[in-house]
Amino acid sequence: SRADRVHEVDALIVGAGMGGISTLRRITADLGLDAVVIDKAPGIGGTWYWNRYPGALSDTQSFMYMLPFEPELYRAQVGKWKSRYVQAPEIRQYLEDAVDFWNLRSRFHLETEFRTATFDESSQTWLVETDRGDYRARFLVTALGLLSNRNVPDFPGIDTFAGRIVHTADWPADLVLTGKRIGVIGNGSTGVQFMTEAAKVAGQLISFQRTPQYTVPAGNREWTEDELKHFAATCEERWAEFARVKIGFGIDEEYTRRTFDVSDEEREAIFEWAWNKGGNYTFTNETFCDVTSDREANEAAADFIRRKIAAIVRDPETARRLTPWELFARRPICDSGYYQIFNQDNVSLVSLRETPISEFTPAGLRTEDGTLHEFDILVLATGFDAVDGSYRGLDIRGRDGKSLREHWSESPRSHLGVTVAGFPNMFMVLGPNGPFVNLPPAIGLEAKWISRAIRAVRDTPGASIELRPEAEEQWLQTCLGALEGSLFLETGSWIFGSNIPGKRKTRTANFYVGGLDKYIAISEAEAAAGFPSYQIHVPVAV
Ligand code: FAD
Ligand code: NA7
Repeated sequence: SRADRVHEVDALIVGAGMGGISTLRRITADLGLDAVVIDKAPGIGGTWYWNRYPGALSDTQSFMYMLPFEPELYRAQVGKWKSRYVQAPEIRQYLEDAVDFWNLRSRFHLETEFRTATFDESSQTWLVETDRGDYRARFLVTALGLLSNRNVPDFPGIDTFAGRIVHTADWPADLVLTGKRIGVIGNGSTGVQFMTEAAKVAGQLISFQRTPQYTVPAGNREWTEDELKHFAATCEERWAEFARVKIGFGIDEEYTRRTFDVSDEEREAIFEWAWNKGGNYTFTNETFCDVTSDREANEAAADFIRRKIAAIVRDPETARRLTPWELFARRPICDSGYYQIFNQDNVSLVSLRETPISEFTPAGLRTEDGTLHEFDILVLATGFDAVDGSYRGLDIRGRDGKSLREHWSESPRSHLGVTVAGFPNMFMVLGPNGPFVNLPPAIGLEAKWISRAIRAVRDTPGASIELRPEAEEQWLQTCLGALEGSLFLETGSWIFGSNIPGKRKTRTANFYVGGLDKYIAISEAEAAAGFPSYQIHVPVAV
């Protein structure tokens, strides 16, 4: 059986999501490597395998939530996604189809959990331990995802709750919501999507909300046949455009218009236009150029959404609790009728700011005002220990036994989100300090870049490519520098690791927010110059 032997491959990829699939495609097609993908999940798809909660939907428009730089696959797929956004099962199917399209299915070893990886100096290879046996690989690629390690907060007395507890990112297939009393903790992107859908069938739905969020309509609709034809005909142009845009979500990013350049009436009309068109990044990036960088511009956008809440939600007390006061500067979210559900008799809202949870009981939870809130099912839409959180619990040791966990104990660091100093021939997809953009472009670019870096050493047996420490430090400074002046720094969220109590000792970056254009320029220059930020070790002939 697999467990009894060491499986020898050129490359081992961990993670069967979009990142692992994309890297497998590149290194088999471009380099002809023998590669295997392992994943602890029983199926392919990563995020879209795990997140099966009702309402799970991309907030990237469908024609931009596909692997870039693959015209044949793109044209085979784009007509199948008839709506502006894609549902989780459709994305999972797309990723399954991509694997078959490239005839790669036999390379997936599922239900295999990665535990440790050790760089073996004598053979210049990685030794990887899993719960299903060991692997030896010259190249190690960790595509663990940035939103894949679930955050399950420790609530007092939660073990006494007699009903069912589910996290949205580990959604059981058999769960029936119809007629049930459902308590939901969490109202980020996931909680908002879930509650909007669950409110249609729940007997009773209680939202336990800690921080109110700004959300705008998604504006989901069917594409016209002409639009679908246009997407298919123009994909190469859009991929070329990545080098000129900031976020790569397929919206108009040319806006230089500032919020206070226009009259009050015009400003209101522009926000109203964006609200009706729908889309989170339409609202933040297709209205004015300064919404996420200028405090007063941000307040103007926030104020517009607050007035929408007041107009939609009939009960003034509920409307007050739903109304955010923070800057409008978390990852923007969008919905399919979220504020409206609070007008339904079966939906209510508890503010955990005003009445925190005191304890769970068998029947539900009690808040500090003494009220017992009863429900049958508790849904945790509490998000993820994001980015470097995906590496928590893993023991990865590079040159001279250097521990990745220790290397990252102050703050995670990398070059371009892809490599770490001291970890030769190891590459991450969507690792810390990668670009903060629409993720398929980031994944496609990183997979291509990894393939080029491997090519630099592939034909020299025993050779390795290793990031220089000074380049890692420099990239961290670049990421911190790019954050300067960003309003995002002032709100707490997974973007900075501040959603996990005690996670960060120092202010760090987690992402490069300088834009897709600059990210491409920098990473292209590095590869074109023959990887000057890297040391290429060539074994001495004996
Ligand atoms: P993932 O898809 O997370 O895959 C990582 C895989 O690694 C998982 O299957 C996991 O099981 C596996 N793994 C992790 N650790 C181990 C281990 N120790 N051993 C074995 N296997 C392991 N991004 C967008 O750009 N647009 C969107 O609209 C969007 N919507 C989202 C909606 C939701 C609900 C969520 C959760 C995320 C969304 N994202 C979105 C982000 C999404 O995660 C990325 O777009 C993309 O799917 C990441 O792909 P990945 O392969 O890098 O990671
Ligand atoms: P998020 O955006 O991290 O949201 C998590 C939510 O859970 C948020 O409302 C949190 O409140 C809430 N939360 C977390 N811990 C607690 C505790 N202990 N008590 C009460 N409430 C809590 O995760 P999502 O899954 O919604 O979205 C993640 C990304 O996936 C999203 O950006 C998209 O890219 C897709 P808080 O705001 O911290 O007060």
